[in-house]
Parts: sequence; structure tokens; C-alpha cells
Amino acid sequence: MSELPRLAVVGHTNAGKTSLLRTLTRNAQFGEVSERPATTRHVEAVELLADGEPLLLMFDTPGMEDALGLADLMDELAGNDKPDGPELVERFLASPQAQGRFEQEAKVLRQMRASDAGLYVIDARDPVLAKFREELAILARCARPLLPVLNFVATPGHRAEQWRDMLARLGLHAVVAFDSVAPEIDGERRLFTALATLIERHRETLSKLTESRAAEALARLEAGRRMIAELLVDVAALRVTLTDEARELAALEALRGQVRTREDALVAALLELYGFGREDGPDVALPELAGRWDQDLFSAEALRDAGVRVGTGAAAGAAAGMGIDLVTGGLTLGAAAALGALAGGLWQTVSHYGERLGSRLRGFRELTVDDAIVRLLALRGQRLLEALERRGHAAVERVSLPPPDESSWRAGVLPEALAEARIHPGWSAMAGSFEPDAERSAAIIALSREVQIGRLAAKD
Ligand SMILES: Nc1nc2c(ncn2[C@@H]2O[C@H](COP(=O)(O)OP(=O)(O)O)[C@@H](O)[C@H]2O)c(=O)[nH]1
Ligand SMILES: [Mg+2]
Repeated sequence: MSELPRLAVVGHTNAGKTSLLRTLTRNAQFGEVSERPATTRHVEAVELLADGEPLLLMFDTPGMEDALGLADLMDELAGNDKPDGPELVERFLASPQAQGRFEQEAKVLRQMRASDAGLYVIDARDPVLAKFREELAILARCARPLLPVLNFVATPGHRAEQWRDMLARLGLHAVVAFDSVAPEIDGERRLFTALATLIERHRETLSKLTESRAAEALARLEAGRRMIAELLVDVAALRVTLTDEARELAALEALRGQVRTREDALVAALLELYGFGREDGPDVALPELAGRWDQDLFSAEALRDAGVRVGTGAAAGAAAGMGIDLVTGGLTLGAAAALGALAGGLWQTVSHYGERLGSRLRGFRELTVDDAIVRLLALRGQRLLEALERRGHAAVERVSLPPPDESSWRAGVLPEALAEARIHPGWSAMAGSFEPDAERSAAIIALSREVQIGRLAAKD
């Protein structure tokens, strides 16, 4: 195989160099990230893979800390014989100061010389100061193309425009905005496309990298949508027969527990799919989620906040999360509502209905999970998927869910595939009688197309 393109990631301390590499490699564990200055002291290499094949070699470098001091030294070293950029850089690297006071800077320049190009990472919140101009002037002496990357552009009050203006004045017109904590969906593509124009020699490799990583991203999203669809089928198909009257409350609770566990498994699987929290294991995957996710799936608040409307007749039952499917004709909606209330632990209601309920609940009954809960599961899954799509691996805060947006899941007719699942108890992987078949797979595929996130809105 031909030699890989080599890319030095350079810039001021704390600009987000290591963070950028975390996000590009989709590895939240890469390097060490900190708000303290100079956490990266050595050059660290990392490969960027596409389809398992390394296509780009990137180097994390220490921050440039004293550009003004180094500029003075270089002026001194230049003397009167006007060396060109690379000559002057070599002269500096051979000087004693390159082992001493400017050791960090020397590592950066050496890596620039050994690379095909540099990514110059900028904290776009910083005011455009003279020291940055000096830094860029020094880097330019390495005679390597430099692509400025504006980081922190998702932070309000950033100064991206001033930076673009300053960079243009220095002759740097190809500039990309890429926030490593909240990158735009096509941010990576734009970054590598710009890079490909700067490194002509490796244009093909870089476009291959861009294409296969875009394909991978799409495959990941499709897999995520299918995981959500599979959960919906599992839950919709699930039915539990109540045989022991004395234990129906326990059966309700057990069923709810099963559904909660199933949702936890989805969360863990999605986190793993997107390369988050993998090493933490599924047990602690949930605490990565902030805010609303803490709401219990079966709480009325969760339904209300997600905007799931519940028909008035079934309100009490739906709020408690269980619908009752009639197998024998003995139950009325009123009784269903009452049993729902019972599940919700409203004991006054129980005593109120008590006697009548008891006699009416006799015989075969089946518990299924209410449509409202299925809607809620779809909405929560969709929102998590959206959050993961937008999350960079440099992010250190817990996953927070985007605000809910309009969605077909909230109200209206549920997809046909769910109605199918309802009449196929064997389709639920949560049931003892699990019997997957081709129809189940087809239902999951059909359903996955109903799982929508912003990125797809324009396409599907
Ligand atoms: N909000 C936000 N924080 C970031 C971003 N990039 C880096 N950080 C944070 O800024 C700090 C410095 O980042 P780091 O990658 O260590 O910078 P480096 O010294 O250039 O390698 C860390 O606390 C990061 O979590 C970003 O795009 N947005
Ligand atoms: Mg670093």
C-alpha cells in the first residue's frame, strides 16, 4: 500500500486539538483532555480508519505557548543571510533552545515538517491576538499547507467572523468550522474535502476516506433506527396472560419492569453503536443521560412532557402504562381504566372499585403494553438517536436530549407494522415464546423507516 497521508494537528494550548482527534477518531478515550494548559506534552499518532482500513495518520501535538518569544529567536537565528522558511526552521531545530525553552514548539515544527499538511485548531471564542498571527507565521515557515479549523463555534459569542477575516489577510482562505463537541452533521465531510484540495498528492485517498466514512455514518444511523424499531416490535408484540387473580398486580409490575429493562438495553446498545460509554458497560450507560431521561417510562409526566396524547377514556390506564387486551368479552373499558389505576398504586381507587373489579376480572385476561407507551418509547428512542448523531466524542457532559420536535409518533395512526406485531406474540424477544420469522424482520425494516431524525427529514 502506498504511504498514508500525514496530518499534524497543531495550535495554541487548549484550542481543542486533542478534542478534535477524539471526535474524528470516534474515540472518547484518545489522549488526555483538560482545561489546564499543556496536557499534551508529546506528539501522539493516531490512525483514521475507514472500513477498518487506515487511510490517514494524524498527529496530536503539544500546544504552542510562546510564539512571540520563538519569533524573536528565529529573527535572531536568521541573521543577515535571509534563509527561507524551512531553512530557518531547520536552523531553529538544530539550536540549543529547541531542546530547552522551546522544546514544545520544536516538537510541533518537527512534526509539521514531517507531515503533508497541518490542521490549525482555533478556539473561536478567543480574541484575535498578535500571538496567534505570530504562531501562524511560524507555522507557515514549515512550507506545509495549513487548514485552519474553527473550534468552539457552537458556543454563543464566538468570534468566527473576526478569525476568518484575519486568516484571509494572512492568505488562508480555506477555513472550516468544526466544533468538536457538537459537530455539524456534514462537518467531517467538509473538513476532509477542504484537506483534499490542499494535499493534491493524496487527493484520492482522502476522498476515499470521506466517502467510506460517510457510508459508515449512514449505516450506523440505519442500524440505530432498526434497533429502535426492534424494541417497538418487542414491546408491541408482548402479551402476558393473567391466570392468577391474586397476583395480577405483581404481574403488572413485572411487565413494566421488563419493558424498562428492554429500554435500558436499547440505550446501552445505541451508546455502544455510536462509540460512547462502551467501556462503562450497559449498567452504567443510563447515567450518561441527563435530564428528562430520568423520568420513569410509566409516569404520567413522561407522557405529558413528550406530548403524547392519551384518549380520555383510557387515561387512567394509559397513564399507568398498561392497556388491557380483551380475550374474553368480560371486560369493559371502565374496568380497564380501573385496573390501570390499580397498577398506578392508587389504592383509594382500588377500594372504590374493589368489589366490582374482582368479579369482573375473573377469567382469562391478557396484559399488553399500551399504545401510549409504545409512542413514548419511539419518541425517546428517536431523541436519543438524534442526540448521538450530533454528539462529538470530545463531549464530556452527559448526553442531553434535544427538545422534542414534531413527530408522527405523538398522535395519529400508528404504523401498520405495529398492528401486525400486536397479533404476533411470538415476535417479542421479551417473551418466552419468541419465534422470529421473516415477517418480523420485514416489520422491523418497515418500522425503522418511521424512526425519523432531523438529518433524514430532507431525504426520506
Ligand atoms: N464546549 C466545548 N469544549 C471544548 C471543545 N473543544 C475542546 N473543548 C474543551 O476545551 C478544553 C481543552 O481541550 P483540549 O482538547 O485538551 O485542547 P488541546 O490542548 O488543544 O489539546 C477541554 O476541557 C475540552 O473539553 C468544543 O468544541 N466545545
Ligand atoms: Mg491536547
